[in-house]
Amino acid sequence: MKIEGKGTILATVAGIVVLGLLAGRCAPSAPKGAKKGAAVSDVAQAAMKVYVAPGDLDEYYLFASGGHSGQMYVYGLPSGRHISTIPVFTPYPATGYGFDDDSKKMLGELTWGDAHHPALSETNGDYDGRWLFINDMNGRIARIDLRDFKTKQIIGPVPNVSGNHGSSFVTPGTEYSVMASRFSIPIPKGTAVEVAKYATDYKGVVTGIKVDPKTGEMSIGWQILMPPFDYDLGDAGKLVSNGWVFFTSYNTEKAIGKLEITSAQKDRDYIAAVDWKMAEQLAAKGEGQMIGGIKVIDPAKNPGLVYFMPCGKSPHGVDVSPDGKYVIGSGKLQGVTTAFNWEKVQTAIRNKDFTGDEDGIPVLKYESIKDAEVPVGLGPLHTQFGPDGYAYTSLFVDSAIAKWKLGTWEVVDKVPMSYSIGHLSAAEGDTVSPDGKWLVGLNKLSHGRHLTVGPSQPESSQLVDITEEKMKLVLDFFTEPEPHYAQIIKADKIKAIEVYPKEENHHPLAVWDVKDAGVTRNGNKVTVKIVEVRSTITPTDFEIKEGDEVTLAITNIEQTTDELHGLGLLDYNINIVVDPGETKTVTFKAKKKGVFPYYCTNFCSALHQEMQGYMVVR
Ligand code: K7E
Ligand code: CUA
Repeated sequence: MKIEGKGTILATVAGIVVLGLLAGRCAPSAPKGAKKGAAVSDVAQAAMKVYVAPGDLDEYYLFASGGHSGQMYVYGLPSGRHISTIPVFTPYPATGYGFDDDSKKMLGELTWGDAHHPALSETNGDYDGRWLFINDMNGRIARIDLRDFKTKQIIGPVPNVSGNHGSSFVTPGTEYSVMASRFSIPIPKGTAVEVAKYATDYKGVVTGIKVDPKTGEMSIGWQILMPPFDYDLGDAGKLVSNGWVFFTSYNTEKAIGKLEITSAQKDRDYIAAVDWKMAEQLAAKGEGQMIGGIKVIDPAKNPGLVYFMPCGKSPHGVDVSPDGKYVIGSGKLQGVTTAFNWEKVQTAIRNKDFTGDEDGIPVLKYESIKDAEVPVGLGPLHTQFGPDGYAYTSLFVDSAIAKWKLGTWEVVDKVPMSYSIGHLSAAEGDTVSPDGKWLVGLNKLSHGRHLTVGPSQPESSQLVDITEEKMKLVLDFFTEPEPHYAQIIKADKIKAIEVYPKEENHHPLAVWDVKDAGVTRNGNKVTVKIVEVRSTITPTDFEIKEGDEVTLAITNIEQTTDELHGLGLLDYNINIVVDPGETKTVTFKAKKKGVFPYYCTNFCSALHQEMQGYMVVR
């Protein structure tokens, strides 16, 4: 719905900008050193590009990881508006996540997670809008269903994985979501060996988490034993390189102590190339040794499974180009990024063009597999792609994004980032057909480019228009810590429901009629079936006995969009939110005697405040 013509918007925006300038304030995104007058039109142009009029919808979703907040944040692009938070690894009272029986069970003992890399599910290398995977450093991967934007499964902690950073990247058909150890440890977990024996007794692993193509259900597919390096990031091959997955590694010195010194001895570390189709076949044959309750495959005994590609010292990201022909990796203190040619890698493998091995894994010859060292600038971390053969590399040290061309290796443009960019994310940027248009820099520092909020500052993200040859910074917005990575998907690919249909609710304790609500007792086990609908919680009171084991089963029988109800039960630390058509349970022991009010937490109607009741514990 358009409520104004573009001309009117431009006039309004220009007016605001002029007023801003008159007030003696410079618009923050005005290009530095721009001539008077020119700045106004640039800013107005930028504002036009990101302006989403009231009632209009954004064109893209940005799914940003919440780092050690353990959550996922959903933004709209180009507006940069925060639309919602999807709780994943951490309880989130706003949606009652981590309070009801099912989500509490899913979280287990861990009420904290460190999420880095979201991965949208793919079909033929393109985002299909079905699921969103996200890793946690505590050896886990979660799956969010994009039909209802809810976390449906958390797998792990997976045996032997320690510090699951190189995750949750998916293969082009979402056959697997992968994991890799950032911290090698003695395996199985629980074995204590002094750190002095790191080089011999500690191990890393890479793991393929199998994804059921129909349901998305995750299970352990295969695990491969790796030398004790620190595995950092990953990316799956696509098209010509489909069947392979790549992981960067640092500390290939197998050093301990102050790694900033001890792990910087060698000129090159490695990108591990893993043949996941072979791993799948080996796992199907039952290959491997039981460690920590799962089969672990040794690549030294299975030639062809893993190769090491030497890369600049201490690499961070590894990214495969949309056509699958190039694998991009950089030493993060270098001024260049290396483009490895997948065809050359295959030739080198065929010709056994090796310079040695690491624990039985062949090391390919750098000169034989690289196509170019692209002088992108200092501190290259991550690379994203456009539809036209352009690549965009984030430069942490230079605090900028470099745009360069695959094949000609020419650096064509740079745009400064404020400040210290980590990952960057392009529209549909990890697919076989990136959209171009938008690029988001996910910066580590915001340095006061926002109203002050004290010492605990947000992170800054910046939207860059990449439709033209020159990149243009058009918007600053702020994100929760720590938005390591994000993915951008075309909004129309996601088909979400906004109400759980009554006919799909098969919960055994669901009740849809207020006359079925109430208390049933079986010894000291008490079940309270509760119906919530505007504007009553039925029953409006109930009695139980001290020491009872109580299950509240709450059904929201609304079938109307946005009619959420909650149930906050004071003094018992109970906070449930039920969406329209949803049933949730919460089980607890009635440890305290007295009268405890409960009430609806979500403002639902004019008589929302009347939506309350009493639990009497005798
Ligand atoms: Cu570069 Cu964890 Cu992907 Cu942070 S990681 S930037
Ligand atoms: Cu239901 Cu407020």
